[in-house]
Amino acid sequence: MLKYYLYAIVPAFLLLSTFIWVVVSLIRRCKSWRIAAGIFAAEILILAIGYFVYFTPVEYARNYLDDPPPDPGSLADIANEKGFYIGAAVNMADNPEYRKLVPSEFNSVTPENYAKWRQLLVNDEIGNYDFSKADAIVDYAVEKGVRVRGHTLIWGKFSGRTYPKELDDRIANAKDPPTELRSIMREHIQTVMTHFQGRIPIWDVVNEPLSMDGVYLDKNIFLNTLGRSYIAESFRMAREADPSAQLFINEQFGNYTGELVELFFDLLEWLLEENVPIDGVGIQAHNIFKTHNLDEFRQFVERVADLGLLVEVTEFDARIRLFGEEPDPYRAQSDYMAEYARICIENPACIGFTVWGLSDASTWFDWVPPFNRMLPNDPLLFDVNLRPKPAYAKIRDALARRP
Ligand code: 9MR
Repeated sequence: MLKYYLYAIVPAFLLLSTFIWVVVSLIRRCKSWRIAAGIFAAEILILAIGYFVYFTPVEYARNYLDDPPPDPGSLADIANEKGFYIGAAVNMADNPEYRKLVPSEFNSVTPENYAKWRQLLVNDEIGNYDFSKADAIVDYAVEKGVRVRGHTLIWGKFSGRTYPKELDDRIANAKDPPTELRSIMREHIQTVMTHFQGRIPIWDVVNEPLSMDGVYLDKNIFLNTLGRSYIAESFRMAREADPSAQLFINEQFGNYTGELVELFFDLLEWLLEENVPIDGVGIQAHNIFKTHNLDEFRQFVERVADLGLLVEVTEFDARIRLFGEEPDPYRAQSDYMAEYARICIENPACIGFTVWGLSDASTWFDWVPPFNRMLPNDPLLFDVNLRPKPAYAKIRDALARRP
């Protein structure tokens, strides 16, 4: 995370310091004011170009609209036949797209936010739950025979944002912080899993345990208080709370090889050696600043499968602007999405492919800065008019061939 702040802070600092240099040299009537003004002008120019390139909305030809539309309404059927889950994240139960696309197209849904710890609490108060928004999403799915992925129980990445703010104070002031933290975690996991027992059969127990800044585990309140055993303990608590649920660790990877990936596999191997009840690995697969190397992705999936664990792609999206240089960006995006899905579909250990939103009209990129200014995002399988993009037919074909 630190590095993302640096991307904003460093240019702001440079700009401000050059500006101060210009002003001071003018006041002191130094000759260096010309150099300072030149550098300042160059910085402004670079920023203006950057702003123009990244923040001016662009439009890409939607050539796929000239194709005969693929037969819609069948993705979920074929997924059901193959025992595979094609899923979508759902932000609100009353989003009309939910009823239009589920259960016909998606046979799995993930509440995008409403099953997260803070979102389940009234006034961010630990232990004071209001399940109504999550229940509304879950109940509709269950009524339609659609599986629900639970997202997520323990997530420490952004202090006070992914877990209740109160937790920081409670642990800071506790006589015995590890005991206090364990008891709060157990209570949360128990309450939530018991509430959804029989309706949510699979959970992201621990979300994003890796750091975004370096080759280490994310230094969050759970790690700082309990060491890496917070991960093992979360899984044990989850198994105890609902023995029938499948338990996943869920992570976002920018690359599928490298030191951070090795650290992740060390973690998995350690969990397995310790007989921790973990069933699978969720690969988020957000394509944010770049696309991923698909050969490396395939090998990554195989490597997880070789450990005897299940895999799911849990949060796929790919911003259309990543394909802006291609002759036909929407088709290139679809080819990439379908290829990504196919790698998962072809591996028997990979049991589901979830896109992080029902359609291009419901993507987190459109409300989270800076992406909300870098339009269009259009990162999903259905466009804003719910027309399936070309990836749709390709994913259906790949499903038909799943062993
Ligand atoms: O899409 C979610 C967005 O609406 C929320 O504001 C954000 C913070 O809770 O979380 C987004 O979903 C994230 C998911 O929970 C974990 N992986 C990364 C997702 C995208 O940021």
